[in-house]
Amino acid sequence: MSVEETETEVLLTHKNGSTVRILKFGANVLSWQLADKTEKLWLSTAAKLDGSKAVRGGIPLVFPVFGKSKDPDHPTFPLPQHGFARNSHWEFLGQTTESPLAVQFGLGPENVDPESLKLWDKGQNDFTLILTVALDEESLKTTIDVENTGKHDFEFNWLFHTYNRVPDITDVLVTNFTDAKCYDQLLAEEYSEKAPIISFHEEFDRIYKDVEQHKIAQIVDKGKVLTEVHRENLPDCVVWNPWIKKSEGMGDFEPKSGYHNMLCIEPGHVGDFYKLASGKKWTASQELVSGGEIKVQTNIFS
Ligand code: TA6
Repeated sequence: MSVEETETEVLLTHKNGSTVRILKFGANVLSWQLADKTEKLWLSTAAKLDGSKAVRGGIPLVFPVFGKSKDPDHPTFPLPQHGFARNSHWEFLGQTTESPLAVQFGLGPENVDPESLKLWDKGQNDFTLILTVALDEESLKTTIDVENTGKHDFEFNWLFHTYNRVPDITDVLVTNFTDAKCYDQLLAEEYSEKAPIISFHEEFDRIYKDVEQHKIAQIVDKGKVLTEVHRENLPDCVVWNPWIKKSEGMGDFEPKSGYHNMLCIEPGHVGDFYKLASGKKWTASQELVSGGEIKVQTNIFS
């Protein structure tokens, strides 16, 4: 087990040989490799890792807003898409536990570009974000603690914008969003997901809302579970693949064929804004578990 820190990154090595690479900028997990060196996350070969822009791939952190608020009077409206957490230099706070092998990163207003900070509630909010990254034998857990350390109540979105790696998206199925309320970003329509499993043959961009916590999204490839996505206190989950045209439109999305090898499954609190009173804390996590058995969870018993 080891934790190695360089100027820009932190590398975790588990005793079974699995590794996690985290960029301090954005506290962005760049890579999670199993003991056999299987890479579980997708990272664009054109991803900027120099702090000049948000990282295209791995696990970007979305706070205090997902997308852009549609309400011009909302305190987050002036912020750029997906907020400032992924565009800020987080502080490495060190190792917390040996097993799982865990480290923490922190972000406060002092770490955020003042111009960006001013765009949120006129810069009046005071907060502490602590991200914990925990690597175990076959799993990677990311936990976020948000504390309102200011005098003003504030509301926010949180989302782990996780880019999972897949061998070929056209062979992939995703389970357990059946009957979930869904906002389709492409159709700008809300409906309930009727498909027992989801497959991909074009651009896909849906926000599944209020998905019961026990529902585990499984990324299945050629009949085998690649990765399970477990959520704690994150009721929503975005599923996104940009497909051909959108990939071509993103300068930092390379190779252009990369849409074949990635699928974003993004646990978050994005269906509405979470209200955090002054002095209060909020905690949530995603746990990515490699492998598993296909388990179809429907609502027939509820
Ligand atoms: O999470 C899905 C999404 O909101 C898509 O609509 C697309 O915009 C994607 O995020 C990437 O956003 P970004 O700001 O990273 O280019």
